[in-house]
Amino acid sequence: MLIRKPLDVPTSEITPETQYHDRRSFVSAMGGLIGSAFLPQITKSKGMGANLGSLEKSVLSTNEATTSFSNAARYNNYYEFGLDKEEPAINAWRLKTRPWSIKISGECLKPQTIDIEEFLKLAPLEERIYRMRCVEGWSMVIPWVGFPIKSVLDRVQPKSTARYVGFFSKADASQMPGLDNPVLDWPYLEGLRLDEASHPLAILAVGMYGQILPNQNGAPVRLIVPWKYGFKGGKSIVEIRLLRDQPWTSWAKATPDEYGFYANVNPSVDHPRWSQKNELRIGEMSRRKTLLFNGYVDQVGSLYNQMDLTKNF
Ligand SMILES: Nc1nc2c(c(=O)[nH]1)N[C@H]1C(S)=C(S)[C@@H](COP(=O)(O)O)O[C@H]1N2
Ligand SMILES: [Mo]
Repeated sequence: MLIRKPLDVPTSEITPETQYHDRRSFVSAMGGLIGSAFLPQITKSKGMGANLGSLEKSVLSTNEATTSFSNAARYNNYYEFGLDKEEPAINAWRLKTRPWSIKISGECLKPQTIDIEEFLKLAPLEERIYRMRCVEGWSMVIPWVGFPIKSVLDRVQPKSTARYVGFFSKADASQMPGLDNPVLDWPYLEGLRLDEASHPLAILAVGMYGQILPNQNGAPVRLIVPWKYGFKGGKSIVEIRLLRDQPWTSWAKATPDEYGFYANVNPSVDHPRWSQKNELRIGEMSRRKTLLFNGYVDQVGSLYNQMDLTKNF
């Protein structure tokens, strides 16, 4: 994510657009790969290598080439662990992912708190290879492992008053150095309309590349909504709350004219400071065209039939 204007943050701590473009040309100069020479080794992330066993590959998967694991695990946005793309992979070993539980609360008949070990068995895990598009203009193809959010919703039975779902990330300053930085209103909060959250493409991911999630990618469980910009995918979720009203999600609250609640990938709605018409797929040489709803228009288009996507960006 890029900050329009640093509020209380020294400019030096922010990756500005210009630096981003410099980095991008450097990435292209490297032959499209993020060179391992200037990136940290992931030595301390817990959980690396823990295999999730044999997995069904979902028919909802794309068959496009996947991004390398090291790019997916070393080029991250996770502001709780630093603003630079390389920082989460260095710092996220501090995150304790056990014990962990997920509270499901709010407008539902059966609110409950589920221990992570039980949560992992809520529904069959399957592989979902998704295109992911960050609002900053880069994209990846990642084989996630998880299950539809709907499995969780069915278990708690939303009331008829529930129209939105909020996803709260962990916020613990003793583990997350980035919380000292008031760039966002912590905890990181993302949200969906209930019908969006119930869509079969919207998943809770617990792994990627057949292994449990590296901490920097949002262990032990994170949200993935492949037709929306990457910032919708809150990491390290501790609470899922059924809501009557649209929540003030973190980025929409920080800069409402730049980051809307819907955040659907849309090449014809530009960001106020840059075009959204194309993207750099990490690992490729030239930019490709960005597709409406990130290419998932056939599956999710009907969710937005009545909406003005320019206003509801
Ligand atoms: N809690 C939390 N979740 C977050 C973020 C964050 O800073 N904090 N960054 C978001 C952004 S901007 C993106 S693009 C994706 C990146 O996910 P990845 O690092 O697994 O590719 O995570 C999203 N989820
Ligand atoms: Mo992002």
